[in-house]
Amino acid sequence: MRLRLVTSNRHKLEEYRQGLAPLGVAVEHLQADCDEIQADTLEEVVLACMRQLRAGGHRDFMVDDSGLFVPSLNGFPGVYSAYVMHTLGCQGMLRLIDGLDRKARFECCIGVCSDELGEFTVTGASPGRIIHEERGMEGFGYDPIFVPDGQELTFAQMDMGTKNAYSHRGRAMQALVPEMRRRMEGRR
Ligand code: ITT
Repeated sequence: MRLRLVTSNRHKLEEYRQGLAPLGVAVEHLQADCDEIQADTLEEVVLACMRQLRAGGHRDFMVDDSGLFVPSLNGFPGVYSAYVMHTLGCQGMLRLIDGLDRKARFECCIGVCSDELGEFTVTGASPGRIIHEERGMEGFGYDPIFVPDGQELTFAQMDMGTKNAYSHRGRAMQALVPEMRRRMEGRR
């Protein structure tokens, strides 16, 4: 099986390549643009992006929208995670959460649009906490300040395979492959 990922984020592409290769799915990069709409949920953002890409004539692709949700900030930055990372960075996030409950959750929504498999979304989540300082050099975004439940290392201190084992994206990939198989079998 083969999937083409639309993303501007090379780290995501690598995480998909590494996460899906053992499951028999090869991931290629599809260079295409979609404007991220303002919406309340990751799934709405993904569905709007898929509509735009289809309207632009694209077929057979996958998109990923992810974010960090902090309950003590009423779910912020959530769907605004890219903007907050761009404007405030990890240090700004640490300032925002100072004195508040540090529980947080990464979420990922994957959307697939395929002539063969139809159109669908799957999700994955990684509950954890935001620590008090940045640790580690791997990964991207909020990885240096996020520790998933049951672990001591941040995502930025893990190699990609370990991050995929605990991450929102890795879990969404685990849901993606059975859904693809189910749909392929349904066509036979
Ligand atoms: P796309 O082109 O695929 O949209 P992006 O980097 O803008 O790439 P998202 O909109 O899905 O990706 O993600 C929003 C932000 O959430 C992203 O910029 C990161 O700061 C953060 N984020 C998402 N996934 C993450 C992860 O696995 N680790 C750390 N931060 C992550």
